[in-house]
Amino acid sequence: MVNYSWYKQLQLGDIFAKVEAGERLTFADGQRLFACSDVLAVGALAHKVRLRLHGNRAFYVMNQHINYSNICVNGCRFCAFGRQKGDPLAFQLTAADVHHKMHDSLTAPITEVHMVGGCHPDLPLAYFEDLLRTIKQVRPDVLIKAFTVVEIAHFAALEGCSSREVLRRLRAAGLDMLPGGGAEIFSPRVRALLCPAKLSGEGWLRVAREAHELGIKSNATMLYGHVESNEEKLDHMLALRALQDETQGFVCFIPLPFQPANTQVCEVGPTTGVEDLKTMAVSRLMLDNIPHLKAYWIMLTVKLAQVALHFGADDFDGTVVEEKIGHMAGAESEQSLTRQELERTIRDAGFDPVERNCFFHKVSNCHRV
Ligand code: V47
Repeated sequence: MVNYSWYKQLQLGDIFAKVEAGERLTFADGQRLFACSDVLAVGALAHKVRLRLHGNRAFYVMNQHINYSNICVNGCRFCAFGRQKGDPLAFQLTAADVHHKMHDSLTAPITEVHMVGGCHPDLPLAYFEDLLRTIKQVRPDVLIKAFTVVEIAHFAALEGCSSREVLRRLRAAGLDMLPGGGAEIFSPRVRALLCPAKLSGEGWLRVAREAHELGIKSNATMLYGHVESNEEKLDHMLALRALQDETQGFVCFIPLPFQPANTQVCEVGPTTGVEDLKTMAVSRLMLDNIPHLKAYWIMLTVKLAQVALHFGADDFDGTVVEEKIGHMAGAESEQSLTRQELERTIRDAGFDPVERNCFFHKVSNCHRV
């Protein structure tokens, strides 16, 4: 039972009152929520907000992931997916390969293709335009959520043009939205330790802002459970919240628990269930202006993602079909889920499953197969 006396006992009575009144929480409030040892109390507050925003609905998407290449110049220490050019495990799909992939799943009832890769040293922008056109040619009905803002900035540097120009050209070729990857933790301290060659946090926010100003929506992630502090997580959330106040361009926030296997930081982690649920709940409470919060079952496991629907999350992501980034780093989840499995998991948690597209528009029953 969510009542004031429970929170008063935990010395969170003022935070409870703020959440009741729909008031914005501060950095210091976030610190106290992270420090609270009663994860159920923090979760119940987040659930209150989640119910206010979305009622009993929990969303999922029929989607397919495509990784066009794992070749990457960044060499992030937390990543088990990226490879240097010439590595025996490096791969790079051609537009014809992507055409075959899409053709093989021609009758799959997907509404979204999620396509990302690494920061490849020499692929020209025309290659990416070609991939987008190929997908739209085979599946004009499908929305393409592709290329993190890190990739966008990298394409611009290689092409010798601005990231705005890259975004304009990719949109003209069929890009509908940007996924939220590459944000990691914005803290320069953490980036210096884990991903010194990658676009800075400031750079990530700059390109996200540019996309939003051009009318391109995006998601945002936060990779946690490695060397970051609670304060660095909160700084990350508040930077996103400030940008969202200006642009309203973020659709969904996705906390990603670090998967340590086969990475250069395998001595830390994995995260605990309580850490995952508390991070989900604090995200819901701090990010009062980002409408959706994803429990990404690939990284959380299906079982914990299901429980996370009671800790602030309203989205379960989707069918996925072929996932590499989490599984190469030891994620123990399945490779894909069916619509029936997604709906059963959501219903069993006590929610009504709603199929959505990448913009969280409801997919009407007549389009469902
Ligand atoms: O950018 C890399 C992260 C991201 C590891 O926008 C790792 O709808 C955990 O961004 N352990 C890719 N995480 C995934 C991603 C995503 C996934 C699903 C939906 C959406 C969306 C976005 O995974 C990377 C990086 O931040 N990552 N290595 C790892 N070892």
